[in-house]
Amino acid sequence: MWEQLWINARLATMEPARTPYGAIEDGALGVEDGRIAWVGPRANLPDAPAALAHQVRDAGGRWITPGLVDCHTHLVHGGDRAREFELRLEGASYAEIAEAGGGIVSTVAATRAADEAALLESAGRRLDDLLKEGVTTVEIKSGYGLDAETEVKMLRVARALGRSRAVTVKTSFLGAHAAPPEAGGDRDGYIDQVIGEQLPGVMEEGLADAVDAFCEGIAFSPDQVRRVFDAAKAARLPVKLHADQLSDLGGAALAAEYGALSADHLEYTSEAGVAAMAEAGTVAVILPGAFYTLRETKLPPIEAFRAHKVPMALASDANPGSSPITSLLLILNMACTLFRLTPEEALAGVTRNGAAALGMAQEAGTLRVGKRADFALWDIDQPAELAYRLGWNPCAGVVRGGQVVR
Ligand code: DI6
Ligand code: FE
Repeated sequence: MWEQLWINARLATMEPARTPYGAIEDGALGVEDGRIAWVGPRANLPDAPAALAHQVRDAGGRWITPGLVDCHTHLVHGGDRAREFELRLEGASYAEIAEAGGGIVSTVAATRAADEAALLESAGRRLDDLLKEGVTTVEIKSGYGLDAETEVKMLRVARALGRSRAVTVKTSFLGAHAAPPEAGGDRDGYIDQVIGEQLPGVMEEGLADAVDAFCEGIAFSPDQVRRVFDAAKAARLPVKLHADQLSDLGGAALAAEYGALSADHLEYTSEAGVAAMAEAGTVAVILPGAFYTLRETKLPPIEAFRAHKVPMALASDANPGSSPITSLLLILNMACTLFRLTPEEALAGVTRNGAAALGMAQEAGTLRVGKRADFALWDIDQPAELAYRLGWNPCAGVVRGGQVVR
């Protein structure tokens, strides 16, 4: 007997090569030991529901999707940048703000000054916004500490968020996000510190599931990123990369060369970069929130991703500077409106492909037997509504590891 059997559900399984959305009208979903034990049309159930499970639950004809995956966030940080938003609207440039001590450096100062309890509280509020919309897996990066102590502090808070809430947290160590002011412009010297001090401290406490870096003119060169990736490889951690966001430094191809789980942003990625990602199986993480906030005009090469069959994931990039957004449903809409993704591609981006971007393709992201029983129930008539409407949350329930958590 299964623990649970959900009936009277319309399933968007998001399994590829079936119907649109992998949909099963009048579906049923069995749960055992926190995992999906059966999924299919109700008519194919081997017996009467009450004979199959201890608990039969009626989904009331609602749609059920896999639990949403936000595979790229900077949720843990001190302070905010609302004043900077005002200054930009008054005409100040990003560079002028940075020179006046604003920008990423101001978030680093606020994050260093905050204790773990304060960071847990502020990041928890942001995380709760995501969870209300059906998120069951979230990635959280460090990268606003830029010293060993604060990078460790951020990742401890990320881990603590996973213990305090019904969500699976994957962490990425992003010491190579920017050079801190005390580096005095010596980025190579700072990378020495990332590799020699920060990463070992993070490893000692088992705080990182992956290593990320920002490859950009205003951040780190491809050669500097290579040094970080070589250290990650030695530590047996998978890598990800903030690549080609503001210019094409060949970040996508660099990520692919290291077999990265994902390359993220990618507005300026060339076709050769896309082809390299396809070859390596690297997921493209598209971040329309940053594109929108920065009023970027260069579109990521969506057609090339399609042509080369590079899986596209979508994420919030939740951060105080370039994407102060904690709604994955809003991101679905932005991806469709700004990047012309189909609603089905968008939903795959926050389920199946988001899981793949975290190395969790076998564990999450679709409704398939053997995966974790992480799913969300929605008061909608068709899945496209998730991307279509703005400012509207139809999430009617969340199940994580077989437990009803919302
Ligand atoms: N790309 C971004 O857009 C953010 N980080 C990154 O690597 C910006 C972060 C910030 O402005 O605080
Ligand atoms: Fe980011």
